Amino acid sequence: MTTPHPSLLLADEVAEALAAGRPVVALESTIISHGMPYPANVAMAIEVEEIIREHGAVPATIAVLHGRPCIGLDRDQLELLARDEHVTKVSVRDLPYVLARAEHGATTVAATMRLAALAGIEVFVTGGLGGVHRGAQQTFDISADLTELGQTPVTVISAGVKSILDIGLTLETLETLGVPVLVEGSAEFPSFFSRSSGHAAPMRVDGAAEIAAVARAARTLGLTSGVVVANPIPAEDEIPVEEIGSIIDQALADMDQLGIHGKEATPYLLGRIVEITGGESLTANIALVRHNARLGAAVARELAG
Ligand code: PSU
Ligand code: MN
Repeated sequence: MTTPHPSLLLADEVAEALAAGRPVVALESTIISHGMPYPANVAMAIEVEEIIREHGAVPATIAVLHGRPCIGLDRDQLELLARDEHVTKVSVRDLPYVLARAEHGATTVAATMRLAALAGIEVFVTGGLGGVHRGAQQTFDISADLTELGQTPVTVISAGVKSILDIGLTLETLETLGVPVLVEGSAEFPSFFSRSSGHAAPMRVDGAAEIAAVARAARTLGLTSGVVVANPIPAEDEIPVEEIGSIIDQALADMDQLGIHGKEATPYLLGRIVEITGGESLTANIALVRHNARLGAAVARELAG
């Protein structure tokens, strides 16, 4: 049992569960503030916490509020993150600045992993990971999510990566960083909206017990990297690659036209895809987060049990 870092503000329920060794699942907040429109974002945040509770774990949504890293939020805090336009997108490099200035920040996968690890939380559920952007050979745009996965021992459950990224280069980078990449119940790595990507699963697992066994083996060896679990979107919710592919191409072209880059790139692309699909991508996004929450709670229970 890790003692939570003293600069963290833990919700009572989370602190008690961690102290008792009960299952806890971390959730990120960039997906709320910069990944989905209001009010679907706050509805999703509340629902995902409920799903995790129904499945026997304690949810801990992570964000920075008034410069304090908070582990576990109440409804008003989720609402603030969903609505307030002054909430900064916070990756690891942004943490010190936002803390020093007592600002609000929505944490990305990278920053959420780091804060979860400082709290002693081993399992984290999200929608999609950041990765190597298309054209990174020129732009060097590679998400700090990958760096963090290489150095922080948290098991991250997502639906894979969107093809706004270069999926092949993202998988190569995860291999270089020493990160196990597990795919739940499939021989193919999923591409967020779709069950397929054209890339084989680096490692296949079936069920929460197998995932927990890998995480436990990594912990036993003292590996300092995280574990990626890609949980393919359920077939009934998927948007076929043929359909979403051209929409993503359009969103990328629009982004280039507007000259958007850096930390604004991912939020712009997510918003643009929702616009072009008339909300269909949002429905799929919410469905896959629910699905990931069920798996994450089961993995946390296995690890605690
Ligand atoms: N991909 C999604 N939804 C998201 C994100 C990525 O499908 O909300 C968010 C996550 O918080 C992820 C971040 O950590 O974007 C990556 O941003 P960047 O590429 O700037 O590192
Ligand atoms: Mn980037």
